[in-house]
Amino acid sequence: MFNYNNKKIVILGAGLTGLSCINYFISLNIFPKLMDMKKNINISISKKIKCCFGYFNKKWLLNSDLIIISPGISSYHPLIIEAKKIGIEIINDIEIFCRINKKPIIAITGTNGKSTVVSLLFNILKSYNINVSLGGNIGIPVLNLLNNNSDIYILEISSFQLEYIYSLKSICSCILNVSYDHMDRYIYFWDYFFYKFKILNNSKYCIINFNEKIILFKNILERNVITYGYCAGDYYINELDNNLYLFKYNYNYINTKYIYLKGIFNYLNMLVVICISEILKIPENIILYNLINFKGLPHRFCVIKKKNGILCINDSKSTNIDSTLSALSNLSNTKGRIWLLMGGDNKNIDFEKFLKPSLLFYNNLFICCYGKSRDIIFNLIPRISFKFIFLDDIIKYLSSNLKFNDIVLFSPGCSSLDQFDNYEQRGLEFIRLVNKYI
Ligand code: UMA
Repeated sequence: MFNYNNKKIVILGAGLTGLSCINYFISLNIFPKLMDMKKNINISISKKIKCCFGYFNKKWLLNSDLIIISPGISSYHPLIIEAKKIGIEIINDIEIFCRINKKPIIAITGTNGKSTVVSLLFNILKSYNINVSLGGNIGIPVLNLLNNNSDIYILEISSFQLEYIYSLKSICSCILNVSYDHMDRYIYFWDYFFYKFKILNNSKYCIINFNEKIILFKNILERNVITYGYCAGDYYINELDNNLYLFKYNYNYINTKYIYLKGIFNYLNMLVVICISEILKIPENIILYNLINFKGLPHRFCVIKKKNGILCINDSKSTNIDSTLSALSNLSNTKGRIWLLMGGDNKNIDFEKFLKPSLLFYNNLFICCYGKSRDIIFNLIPRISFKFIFLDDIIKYLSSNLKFNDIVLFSPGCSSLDQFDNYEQRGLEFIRLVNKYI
């Protein structure tokens, strides 16, 4: 049993994670210090918690015994490096959760698709009357789940969170995919990759994607490994009589024409969901009912308007180029022009190398870019690109230039933080602008 009494604890970050940690420690009658680099923090907490807002207090930090770090704070922050050098223990909220939790955990990570997989799994378990809780990177800090007394926990875990988790034991874990993202936080792609890999440690079943680099490491996993993929793996997608089917080993599970959500990317996610549900012994009819009827999550490739032959799609959740390319691939057979709206903070990803070659395949594509990375995006293929500062400049421009059969795809491929609070706010703004001008 971990004992936090008599430890000098500092919590870094006063966002969702930091506050969930504060509440947890207060419930133990422990009063850590709280710091945040933002000056104007609007929270009401116990007067017994000493706060430092506007900067990280070096003395507090380096004199502590335990640092609880929020995922948004980089491990390359000079004070974090210094704290590590002098041997101060650094963990996060999920590590605290794992140290006390006795119930089974399903842990999912990946660059894209995590929230879809955990949400669909959550629906399936709920509809089989299992007392289940869902949390983590999806937006609910795990320590807030403790009072639910659930029989099983589904956790969406980001690479930032995996950096400081050591005690995670799960019944199933899965790395959906690893593509270039967060290169402003990691020096090398392989750092990002190996943080994701950590999720498989101490997992009874490791579910891995046959079409991803991770498959190269299959043999070092000494536990039950189940694979899935496109035309390969234990669970796979295959084409028969011009239809796509999901297979479980050689058993034909479902024709994808019955599934509401479309796209290979979604079908791959569904294979993971089928696999985990079967490990949990959920009856097939419950799984199928949920697969067929799942309408997806807000801001993920949602058609928000269909008018005068013009289709507007909100994919604001796209914060990296792989998700933009997945969205585009769903439109590869369309007749009209595709107006791809991209922009935001590109997190140091090399768009020239990883995005441009795929964009060149589309001959009906026009790119409208805005925000911090507009020059980088514009310079990829200037002859088909238009540059703006704000999203509303783009929508106003499009309102008088769209034709029958045109598609407007808002799939920014970048983080929203240069102009918005988060991808949800960005998506809502897109919907508002479309409804006003198009
Ligand atoms: N802060 C500093 N110094 C820094 C960085 C941040 O003081 O250098 C402070 C900020 O001023 C802020 C606080 O830390 O007040 C916020 O911390 P945070 O960014 O870690 O945000 P939380 O509110 O705790 O939310 C975090 C996750 N955020 C990030 O990973 C950036 C949320 O994921 C997650 O839902 C939440 O914990 C609950 O677990 C969001 C996310 O963008 C959705 N995730 C990334 C992604 O999905 O790509 C990884």
